[in-house]
Amino acid sequence: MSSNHLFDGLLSTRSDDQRTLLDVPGGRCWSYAELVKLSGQLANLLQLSAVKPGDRIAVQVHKSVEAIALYLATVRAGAVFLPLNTAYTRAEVEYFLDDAEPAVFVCDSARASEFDGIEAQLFSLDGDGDGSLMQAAQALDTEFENALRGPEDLAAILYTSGTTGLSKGAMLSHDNLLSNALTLVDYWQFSSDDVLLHALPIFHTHGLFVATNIILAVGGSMIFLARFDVEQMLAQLPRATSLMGVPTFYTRLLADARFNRDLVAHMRLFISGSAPMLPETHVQFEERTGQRILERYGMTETNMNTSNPYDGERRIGSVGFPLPGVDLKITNPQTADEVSAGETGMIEVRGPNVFLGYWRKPEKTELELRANGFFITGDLGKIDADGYVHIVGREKDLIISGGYNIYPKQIETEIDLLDGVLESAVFGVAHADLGEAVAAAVVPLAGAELDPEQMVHALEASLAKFKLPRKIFVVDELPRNAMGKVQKNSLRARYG
Ligand code: MLC
Ligand code: AMP
Repeated sequence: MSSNHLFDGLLSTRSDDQRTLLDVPGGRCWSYAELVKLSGQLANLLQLSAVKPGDRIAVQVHKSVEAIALYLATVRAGAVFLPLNTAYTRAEVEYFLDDAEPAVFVCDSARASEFDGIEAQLFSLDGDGDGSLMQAAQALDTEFENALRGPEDLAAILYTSGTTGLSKGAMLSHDNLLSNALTLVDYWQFSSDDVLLHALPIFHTHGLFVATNIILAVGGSMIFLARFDVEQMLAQLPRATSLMGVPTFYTRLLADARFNRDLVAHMRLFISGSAPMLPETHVQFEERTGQRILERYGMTETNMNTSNPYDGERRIGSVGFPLPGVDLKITNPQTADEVSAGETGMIEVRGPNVFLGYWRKPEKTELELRANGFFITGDLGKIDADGYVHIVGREKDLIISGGYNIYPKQIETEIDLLDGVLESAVFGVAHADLGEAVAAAVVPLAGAELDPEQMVHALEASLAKFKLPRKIFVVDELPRNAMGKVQKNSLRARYG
């Protein structure tokens, strides 16, 4: 019998395991036993801070071993982990704090003064592990009796923006996370011999749940890089067996001639996801290395939905088959009926991976999560004659830049607040490095003069840097259809 579903499923047998879990280049190796102890100390600290099961622990910190321990501590204390992108501005974070009402907020000490006076108890944690969090935890017991948590209990909330510009917290249960990790371990044939080169951020599904949970579940290890950096990747690849990345990782590696067949001949598996990979990147990768990248498809609300096979054909341009236990169908977005074989429509998914709903937003949940359990992904796709799923577009108005999701509405709202602006439309344009980049078309108020550079500067106060438009076009009017809806396709065609 499990007492804490996720922790037991990932780590119950590893409290005394001296093998390496995290290998930090330039730092040291951390064993499973050490991480479990560290998480015990931090769980004791959470308990001392009056954190109760179900309370949220919001975390905006640089990637570190201690941050992983804090994730595990939160799970052990029965609380709900709420990681936030380090690029979010104070204004953006304030929204999450108001909405989620966390009991504890942990941020970098350089930014702690921005959050003086918040309701939550404030701790600091820096990329090197310094800060008030570890100081307070240091002297505490490493043993901790885990809070009882069942499969349906909340383990994490991850915010995703929406087409309305309002971020929604996707509620993920213990079993959403555990079941998906165990499925992927099998599907991708991970073993305790695996050494995953980890260069993703740990505030999103990809780096935190797909990468980290899989390795924890299987007892493998990770070479833990603070961020993606080509030099570091080239230095560490010879020691790794597997890599997970967004397409930008692969295009940047391919741009370096030192990334060649010899360097990666020993590698077992390269996985890509979070954004579409161009067929030419697949082809170039295969030409250069003799290996084919395994592409899979997932999202914050559902973890991983589909994957190309480990053995068998990894089909370029496809995201593979529904994972075991995942039902996937293609429907007509207007009628919700299933379309005929091979036709394009809305991708809907159901399974143990699908989230519980949006935090405190039952009306949004109702719009996207059907009563029969199918989640309406907002992605348009089709299933080919051999059963491979292909994503052919998005119905949701979304830009994916370097694997980060950017919802135009939030940026349009901020641009429209600027002096001299009548209205704006934000859209994605093709970008060689990031896949897509943010562009904006802005209509000035009659007689107003707009300076794009000053506008971007003004937006820095409210928007994370990765959301800032890389190009602003000042236009007389926005292209609209007969219904009055702005035609972003025509903006993309004109300015792309
Ligand atoms: C950084 N910048 C970006 C950006 N990343 N701009 C647009 N899009 C991005 N993704 C900006 C910075 O603000 C900075 O601006 C400049 O670009 C250079 O910053 P950097 O820090 O040097 O960038 P770099 O480290 O090279 O980051 C690029 C990257 C990174 C692609 C390596 O963004 C990354 O690791 N992306 C992965 C995202 C991810 O994990 N997604 C998974 C989501 S989960 P300035 O002005 O200061 O120069 C999900 C579900 C699923 O989608 O299926 O997996
Ligand atoms: P997020 O909600 O941030 O987790 O992003 C999820 C979205 O990323 C999905 O809805 C897709 O639009 C996109 N995505 C993820 N993986 C892929 C992929 N392999 N190919 C194309 N799009 C993808």
